[in-house]
Amino acid sequence: MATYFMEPSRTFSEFLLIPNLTTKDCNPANVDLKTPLVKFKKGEEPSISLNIPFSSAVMQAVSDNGMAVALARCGGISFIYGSQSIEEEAEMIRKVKSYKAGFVVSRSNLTPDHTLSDVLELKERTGHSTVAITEDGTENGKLLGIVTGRDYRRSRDPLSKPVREFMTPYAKLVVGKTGITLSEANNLIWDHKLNCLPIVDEQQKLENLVFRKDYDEHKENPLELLDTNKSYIVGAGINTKDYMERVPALVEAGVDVLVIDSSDGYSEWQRETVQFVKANFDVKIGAGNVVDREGFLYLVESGADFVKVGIGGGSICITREQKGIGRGQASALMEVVAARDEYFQETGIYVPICSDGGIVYDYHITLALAMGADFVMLGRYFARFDESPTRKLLVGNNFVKEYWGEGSNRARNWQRYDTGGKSKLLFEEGVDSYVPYAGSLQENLDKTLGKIKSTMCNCGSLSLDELKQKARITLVSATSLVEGGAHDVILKESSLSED
Ligand code: RVP
Repeated sequence: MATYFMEPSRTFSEFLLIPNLTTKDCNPANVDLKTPLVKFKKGEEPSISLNIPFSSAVMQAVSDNGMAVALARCGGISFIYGSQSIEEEAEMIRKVKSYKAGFVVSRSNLTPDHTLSDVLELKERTGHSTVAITEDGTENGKLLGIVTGRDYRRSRDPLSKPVREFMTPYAKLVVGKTGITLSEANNLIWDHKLNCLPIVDEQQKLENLVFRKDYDEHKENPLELLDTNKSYIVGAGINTKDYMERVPALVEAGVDVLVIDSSDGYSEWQRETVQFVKANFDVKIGAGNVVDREGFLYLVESGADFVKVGIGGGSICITREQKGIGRGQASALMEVVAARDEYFQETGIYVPICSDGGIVYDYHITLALAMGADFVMLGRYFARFDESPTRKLLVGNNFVKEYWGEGSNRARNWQRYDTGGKSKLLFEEGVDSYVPYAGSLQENLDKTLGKIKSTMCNCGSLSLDELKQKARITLVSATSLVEGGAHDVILKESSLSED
């Protein structure tokens, strides 16, 4: 006979936090959002922690190397999508690991044989005001000079004038050498009153440019998530099919942590994958997704370093409709957290939990954390920003970004949904959609973090651990949900905002 769970499964929207005493030291500036990413023994420190409890989803429309850099800069982590070739995924990891904040690759380059007309055309197209002049016109060619607006006069110089006649030649440039730090570069910029400092290697080949305007931006990120070499920390999604080839390539590229990306993680495939990685590599690996105690314990006993929770709650996900599997995200999380806490009591090993999918309002994140999640994974949230890899389009009068599920025909990520049958998607479990364009990641994240910290202060908590211990959470009725929004007033146009 079937087992019945007669309590309805709940979503975040059905809960609210009840304030605790807010003491005078409890203000948002004192709140620490640091959280463990991988398992650790009682009394020890996890080998990787996040500075904010955010991860971006393992999705084509969300997590590429650009998103990974932007999010690590703010203290979170991206898991680069695995639904691409092994080489492409490894290349994205390499790009993140070799990225140096403030050091940019020169995007506007010409040779000395080009003309003023080429310079003007290039500036028009790229919007860059500094053009590197290299021997072969490439971004890493031998640097021969620089052209900026101060090197020519449009009204006097003929358009056919060769670049070599008006560029600032290498001999007159101040340059930095390979290995220079950002603050050393910044000192040179200030000492010589430069706008841009080229960095060259022993052979005078151009490596990067450092711009004066970028320094402050990079200095302002005290939460940056860095490894011991000062490179950004990055994760990568893998599947349970080609892991024997994919994992070595990702590890070689420098990945910090892996996650098995699957809509249903309670499987022998996942156990084998985790065990293979643990036996052969010194890299952390998360597994999932699960929605109950049994699934959690199975993955933890297989060796998982963290466990992801959630089936069918994603904004683009139609798994519940298509297959009839899943569980309300809050209920799933509460059961798994209880299992995790029990496991910790028994073994002294703390396994972080990631609540994945279904976050609609910022307060859902706070609820997930209060319910015991160590961090959240977000798709829709990050897809809306400049930094997501998808196109920004004008639809009607509004800007939108594209956002599609990994289970949609567009992503063709059959490995994520495979249960051992044919190597193709028989039916879709995700949709292709638009989300409202929301601007830059940092700006939006600052706002969200502000709300989380403020709520934590209402709950008398200065850390996520404290929040978990102290949180008092109430179930709300359908009618009190109505009471929670603006009601019984006629809203002015200007108050109709998304969040
Ligand atoms: P959301 O943040 O609600 O957009 O959800 C993102 C999550 O949805 C992902 O992290 C993943 O677990 C899940 N997902 C991704 N693709 C699909 C699908 O096509 N069904 N679901």
